[in-house]
Amino acid sequence: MTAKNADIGLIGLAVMGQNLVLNMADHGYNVAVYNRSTDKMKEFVEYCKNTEPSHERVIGHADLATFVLSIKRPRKIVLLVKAGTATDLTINALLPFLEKGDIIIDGGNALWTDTIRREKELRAKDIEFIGSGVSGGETGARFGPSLMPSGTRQAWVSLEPIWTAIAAKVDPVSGQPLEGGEPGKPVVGGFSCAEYIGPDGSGHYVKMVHNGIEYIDMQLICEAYWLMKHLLGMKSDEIGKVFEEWNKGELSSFLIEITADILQQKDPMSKEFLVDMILDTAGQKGTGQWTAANALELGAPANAIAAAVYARALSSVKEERVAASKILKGPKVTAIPESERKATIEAIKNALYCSKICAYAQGFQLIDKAQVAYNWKLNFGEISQIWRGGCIIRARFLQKITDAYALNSRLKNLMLDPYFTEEMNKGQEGWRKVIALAVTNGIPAQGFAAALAYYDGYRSADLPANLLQGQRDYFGAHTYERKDKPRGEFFHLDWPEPGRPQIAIE
Ligand code: 2AM
Repeated sequence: MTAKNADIGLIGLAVMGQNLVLNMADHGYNVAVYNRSTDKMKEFVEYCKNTEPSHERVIGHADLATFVLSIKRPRKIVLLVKAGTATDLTINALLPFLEKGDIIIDGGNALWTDTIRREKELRAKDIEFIGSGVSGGETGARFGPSLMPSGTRQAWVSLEPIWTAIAAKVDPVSGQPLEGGEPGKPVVGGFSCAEYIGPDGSGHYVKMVHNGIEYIDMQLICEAYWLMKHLLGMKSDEIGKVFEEWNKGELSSFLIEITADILQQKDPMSKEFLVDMILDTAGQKGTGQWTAANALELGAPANAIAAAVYARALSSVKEERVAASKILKGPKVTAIPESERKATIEAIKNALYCSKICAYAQGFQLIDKAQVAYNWKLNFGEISQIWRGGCIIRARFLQKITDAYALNSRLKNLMLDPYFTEEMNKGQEGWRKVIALAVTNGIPAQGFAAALAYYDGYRSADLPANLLQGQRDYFGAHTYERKDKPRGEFFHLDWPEPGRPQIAIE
């Protein structure tokens, strides 16, 4: 590669950055790389030389000016630095060397409002900015991530060939992800899991909701595991086998697959099942919390997504929980008789699938609220298709979501699609049974329960919000609409003195 013909540049050589560079190089692109600490860049280039078939396409730069100058115009520069201040600092450091029309692509986990701000600031300087969700972790970045880019169409057209090439691929007929996974042998053909999302920060927004869904998807699987363990007294490997079975059907997904593996993994240190040795305090990096917070802001009923964030928070107070477990009473667990074992496992599966459908319904309902609030026009079928390969929530059933939006692009709620309606109708009885068992036996299952509350609330033609409006009108004259009058007509009652309801009205 000569000094001035890099197809693209990348700054930030942590795990995601390194893997994305190698992915691009494998697809035939010359990639200029830069990192704040030069040692890491040198180490990476050296590593590439020794082990990577595409190493000649990776050129390291210790100096930001020569890095920028080495890239073909309009320059495409991917940032994979720590989200937040580091992104702003890196953009500011880059600016003196950029020219009109150059494109910065932020592949970090940026808050979408930051992306909107950055795009605006850079547009004033004639620099294009693409905020792109990148999902799939280390392996995804290396062999095919799910990519959710947003910005101007013009900038996207310039980036599209590279983004489309490196993204995960899905068989257009079966909808199954195409396997790759070998350095120097990129997957070609198939549907690419990179699609233009929309303007502003919509790509990072959709990536954020994807993470919110990921939180609840994982939480639901954990609850299924916990119920099998405590209600049925099953050992980890037995539960792992159940997940293995489930992975052959409608629940087939990356998360179910790895769960089956994790549960059967032995610990090299204690020789016990590893999962039994892992401390039960969950970490979080914030994207689930952002999703729940935005749902609150927009008034979207994403209670299951929020429940997953709360569940992690509750798990983190381990010492308090240990102390409370000796103080606060709960019921004794009643073992499920052998004769009901199979039916109970089936009911847990129903609970998992129905709750999962609710989780996605909530995610898309939230994205729908957002597109109205932020003036975007998003393609839901395409979004679920992008998640079909590469990312953590990749799952067979995402194809059903794409099908649902293909059937009706204005679908109000996923649960109203004929396929999903049928699945919910079939599974709801078992789902309820499982939650009842969880409650009577004192086993926490907040994800399942939140999802069911959403389901029951959504399918209720009438809710007690009539009383709520009465309360609001009583104490704050907030007015109410009436069942016997058209919407939009507001009424207020001059409520009598507190404690003296007017029972008889003339
Ligand atoms: P480093 O190797 O020099 O720490 C993930 O942390 C990536 O973001 C790393 O490549 C890291 O560079 C980079 N990074 C973190 N903070 C940064 C900053 N303030 N400026 C530039 N890069 C930063």
